[in-house]
Amino acid sequence: MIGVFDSGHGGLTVLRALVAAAPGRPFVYLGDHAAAPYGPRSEEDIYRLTVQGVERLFAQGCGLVVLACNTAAAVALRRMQRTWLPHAHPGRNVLGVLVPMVEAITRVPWMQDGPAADWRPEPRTVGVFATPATVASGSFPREIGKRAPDVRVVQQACPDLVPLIERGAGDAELAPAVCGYVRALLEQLEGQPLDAAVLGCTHYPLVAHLFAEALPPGVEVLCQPSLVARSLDNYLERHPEYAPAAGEAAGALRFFTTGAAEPVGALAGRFFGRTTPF
Ligand code: DGN
Repeated sequence: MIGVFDSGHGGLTVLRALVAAAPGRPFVYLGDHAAAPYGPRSEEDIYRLTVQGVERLFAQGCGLVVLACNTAAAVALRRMQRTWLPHAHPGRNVLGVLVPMVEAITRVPWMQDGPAADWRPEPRTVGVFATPATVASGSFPREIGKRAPDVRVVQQACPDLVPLIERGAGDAELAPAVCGYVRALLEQLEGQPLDAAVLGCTHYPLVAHLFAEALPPGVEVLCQPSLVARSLDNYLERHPEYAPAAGEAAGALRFFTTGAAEPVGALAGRFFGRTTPF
């Protein structure tokens, strides 16, 4: 069984793609709705809450957990992998959602379609849109810089988007906010063209069309869910020890929340694409 952790609803956009890519694979989802949103929280808080969430998923029998939340992955994942996981849970692992983005940017083969001659060239300039905590962590520029040191990365925090999306704002209200953030990011580039835009928050796939409209033509919009699904498939091929055991029910999906099940379930369909029993 594979665990998927998020601070709230957003990770359901990632889970949806994971299920579509491998319909028989069993997943357990945990949303920390009682503590959401993580975006404005301190680093220490985010670390503590993420460890707690992962512990709960391990207790459900997961050998592998995907931190679907960018804020949790950006702030807590490295520290968890270095200081907690190896001695607290040897043999289990936690993956994030930043590395799949880096894999897409650096054009690793499993992220590409068609023959290599048709692959887009690596971007020279990448813009990252994310929550304030993700931007402040500097994790996207750091992770991209490790594997693609020549790529220029600029970041833009979008503090209004998660609250607007969660309260069901329509495109008429969201579009000006997205346009404002895109404009602010382009200003940082001072005329240098933008090649690719990273939507570095679980909620932004729901407004990907607005980013595509607001960005200059030709900018590649990198949306996490399908990239995380491809990356996970590749990881499981290389690490069959984390593939679900034969006895685990094919296609089983279970949903948990630290919050109140009823309101959480009511909003979940918007992120997961269908009714979700919390
Ligand atoms: N899931 C968070 C993320 O991807 O950054 C967004 C929600 C939040 O906690 N701010």
